[in-house]
Amino acid sequence: MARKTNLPQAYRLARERYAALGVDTEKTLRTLARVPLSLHCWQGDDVGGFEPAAAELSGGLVATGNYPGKARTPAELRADAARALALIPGKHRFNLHASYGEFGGRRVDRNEVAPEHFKGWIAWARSLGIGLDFNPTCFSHPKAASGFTLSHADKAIRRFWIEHCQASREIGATMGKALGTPAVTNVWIPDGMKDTPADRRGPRERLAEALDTVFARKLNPKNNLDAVEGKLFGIGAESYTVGMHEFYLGYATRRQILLCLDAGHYHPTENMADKISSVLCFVPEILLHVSRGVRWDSDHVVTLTDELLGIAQELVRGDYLGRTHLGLDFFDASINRVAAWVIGARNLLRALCFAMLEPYPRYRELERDGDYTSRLALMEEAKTLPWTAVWDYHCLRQDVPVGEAWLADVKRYEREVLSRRQ
Ligand code: RNT
Ligand code: ZN
Repeated sequence: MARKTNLPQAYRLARERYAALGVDTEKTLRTLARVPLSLHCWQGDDVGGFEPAAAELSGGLVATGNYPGKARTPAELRADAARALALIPGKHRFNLHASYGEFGGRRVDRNEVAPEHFKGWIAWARSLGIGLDFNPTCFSHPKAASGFTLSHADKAIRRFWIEHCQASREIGATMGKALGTPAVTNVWIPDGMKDTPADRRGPRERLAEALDTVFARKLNPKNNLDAVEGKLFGIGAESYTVGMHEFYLGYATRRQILLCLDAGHYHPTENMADKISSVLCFVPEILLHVSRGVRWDSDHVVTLTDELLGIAQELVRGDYLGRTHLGLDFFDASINRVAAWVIGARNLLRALCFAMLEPYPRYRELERDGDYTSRLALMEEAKTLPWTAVWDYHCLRQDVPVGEAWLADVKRYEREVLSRRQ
């Protein structure tokens, strides 16, 4: 483990090395400390939620693994999330699904969810000084069993999900108002077909119309921001997804709302990072679901891959952090769930730290001058610059464990708390 006493010295040397390249590490530390990530509730309990008669996970989502200790109540989930947040440098947010309300054992159907069911979450967020984000839950419900929700051919079912999404926006706005920071309310629906559809047009036109009704009521953007999330396919909906990327790109552009890009929602050879500077020509802001697909949209814990670095580089180089809401979206039930949050969140911040430290203005000059040889050479050299000393120092300054030291904390929590949940 890194000796704490050596860190300032290592940092000083790194700072000098970077200064010689025109990079201000102090500025990086200041900027990085201000980037909020939205930690997703659903890693804490395998997308289960707290409805008294919860249906099995559906909508093409699958959480595999049976690692012991998952959160069974809002109180447990809050304790677990607070544990994770304490090990991640910076001030972050928490992202809730509608199915995580506190319903007091009563059956509150999805179209009846209301701000009062999230009072406990709001109080908790306030006590931690963090913001909340929100999502309607359009899956794991009998009325979603056909595989269709907002685009359902049956008007009554469509209506039900419209009401659920409308209610969700009100909850988002209540959270935003109470906490003084807008909630991003993200609409994702699983609608699609296993096999080749005859009619691709009908469901898409119904979805556009349903969304118009969902978003008809204007909410103060200081309280709530709307996002829509597209997808390529899901398990059981391999041949047709009503809300595919092009659909929502068009929709978000027309309405000037946020577009949510999920790293697992494209063909594996497509690069989500490359989409950022394209879509931000046309939509005001984006929401990112940072995830990791292994062979498919498998929602593995985010690791420090080239893909992740590519996302961070685009956000930094394009100066897009002010227009980007960063969310995590993975659910691995085969490892300690608190550790999963910490690993994924620290990796995204680490990638941003790396990207902020690159001598990007120099790259751009070289590119402008047509010196692609030097551009490539410098980009490769940057990979082994002492950015890890800056990251460690950042953790030290933010008063969270440096290096792998956080793991001992999670292991202790597992022994004392998680392993007692049977
Ligand atoms: C599904 C979407 C969506 C969900 C969460 C639980 O493919 O990525 O964001 O993961 O809403
Ligand atoms: Zn997602």
